Amino acid sequence: MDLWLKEMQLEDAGIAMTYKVKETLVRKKTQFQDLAIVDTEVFGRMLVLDGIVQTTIKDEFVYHEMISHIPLFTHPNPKKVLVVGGGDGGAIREILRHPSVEKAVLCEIDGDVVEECKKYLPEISCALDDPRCEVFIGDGIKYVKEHKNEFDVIIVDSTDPFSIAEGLFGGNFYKDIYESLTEDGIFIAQTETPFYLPETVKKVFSDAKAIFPVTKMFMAAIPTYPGGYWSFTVGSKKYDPSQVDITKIPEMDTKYYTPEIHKACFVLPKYVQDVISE
Ligand code: AAT
Repeated sequence: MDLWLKEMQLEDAGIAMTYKVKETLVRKKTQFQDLAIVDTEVFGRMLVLDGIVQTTIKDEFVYHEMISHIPLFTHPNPKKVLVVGGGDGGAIREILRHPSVEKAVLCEIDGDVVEECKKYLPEISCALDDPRCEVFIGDGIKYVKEHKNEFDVIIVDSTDPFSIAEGLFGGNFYKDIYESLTEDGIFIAQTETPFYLPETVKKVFSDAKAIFPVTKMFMAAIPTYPGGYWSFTVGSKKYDPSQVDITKIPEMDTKYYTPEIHKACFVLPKYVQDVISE
């Protein structure tokens, strides 16, 4: 019998996505959400939270490279980095490839995500045991409030804006992020699909813009996220991520990110520009 995972990507919009499953490796109710890791025909192993695909072995490189290398190659000397969410460890893996980084803290609310990803997604979680990484299990909203003027880069690698992650999108959280950053710090967040959720994207961008002197959006192509074309928002106190001198970016062995992509990803199609313009 064939087994298919049906992700109600945007149920209200009448859209679902189905993946042929080879094997269910784990399925459990954690304290916070429904967690599954399944092995699929096309994308390999996949982390699914509350029925939504979070990351897969085949396409995770796009998201994790872009959410990490854009801010880390914008800041001239990032030493201390915070990831809020991201319990799979993919962002931590990419961050720790930057030699300037002395410490990377992962603040993930759900300890089961970290544990199961260590067990079933070692390609993604492999850097979580690096001595430069500290894993803190707790709510990112509280953590950021309690750590002022500490991080050069903060990466918000969160689930979609509902339930436990609702407070990770919007002005109140971005104010706390601003204060948690050092004087030339940079923040980045995954900010959803401008095609299907223009109102969400618009609000998140304008909330960030009200707080950060420099606010920019870029896009990347992620096959397993709704619409495939995903937005990220960067808020920066000083450096403009779209204006880095790409000739100075050192070589790194990557699959999506390149210096040219760094420059090009900030060029937005008209309909996306329209979503974020006042
Ligand atoms: N690296 C890609 C995977 C993710 S998962 C996002 C993580 O954010 C989840 O493990 C979830 O438990 C965690 N999280 C949610 N709310 C909080 C919170 N308040 N504090 C700390 N961690 C939190 C991101 C995928 C993006 C999917 C887009 N559709």
